[in-house]
Amino acid sequence: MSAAPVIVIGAGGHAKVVIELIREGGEYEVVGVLDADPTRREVLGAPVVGDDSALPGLRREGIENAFVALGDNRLRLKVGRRAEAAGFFLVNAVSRRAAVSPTARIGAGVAIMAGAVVNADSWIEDFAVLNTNAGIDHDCVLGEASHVGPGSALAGGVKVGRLAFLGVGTLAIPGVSIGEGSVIGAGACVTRDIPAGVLAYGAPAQVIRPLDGAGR
Ligand code: JB3
Repeated sequence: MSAAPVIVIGAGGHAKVVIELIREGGEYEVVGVLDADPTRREVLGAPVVGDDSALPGLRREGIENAFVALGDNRLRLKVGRRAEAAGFFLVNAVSRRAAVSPTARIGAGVAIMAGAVVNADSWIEDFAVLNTNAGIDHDCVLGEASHVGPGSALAGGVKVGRLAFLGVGTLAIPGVSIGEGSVIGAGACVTRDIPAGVLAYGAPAQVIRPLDGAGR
């Protein structure tokens, strides 16, 4: 059966990894990329065919699948919901070199990179990213459009709030929760609950300051 066409939204570094995952999977063919930068012409040989305003026309041309490959969580969620509203099905990009439990629940528009591990009864919501060599153990929840950075390790029952960002090498002990929109700095070790909307880092992770409405 021939691969179904898919549009990748975003032409940056994250998109490069996603495009390779999609190609590795073989189920979809990247027929075009959309990017806000009009100077972009191609990414890994895939043509940049316009910006997001091209979505309705591409859907009218019969393309049904899209993937949002934008690393910024808020932007990925906004653009993802826009693509859904334009009638696209948001496919997942899951590496063949990832290990995903059969009892895990995976939403739409999810990226699971090479070496990632998703253990029993975990739940990864729409537009979440589980990056390279990151592991989440049993009963974890990755909220909508959250990001778990490369090499992170979440023990059992860790809850990551929607839009939260966990930097590279984040560790989290069993059962802790990380609040909506919070940013956990690289190498942090989360040993107690982190409230929503804050920057935290260190081992053990300490709340450094609140974030503004844009998550900065
Ligand atoms: O750390 C890792 C492993 N990956 C990072 C990832 C999670 O986030 C990566 O290193 C980057 O920090 C980031 O990846 P991303 O989002 O690809 O970043 P960047 O390389 O800056 O590319 C962002 C692209 O999005 C640029 O080409 C922008 O022009 C484009 N862009 C910005 N806004 C947009 C929009 N494209 C579309 N289609 N729509 C927009 O609204």
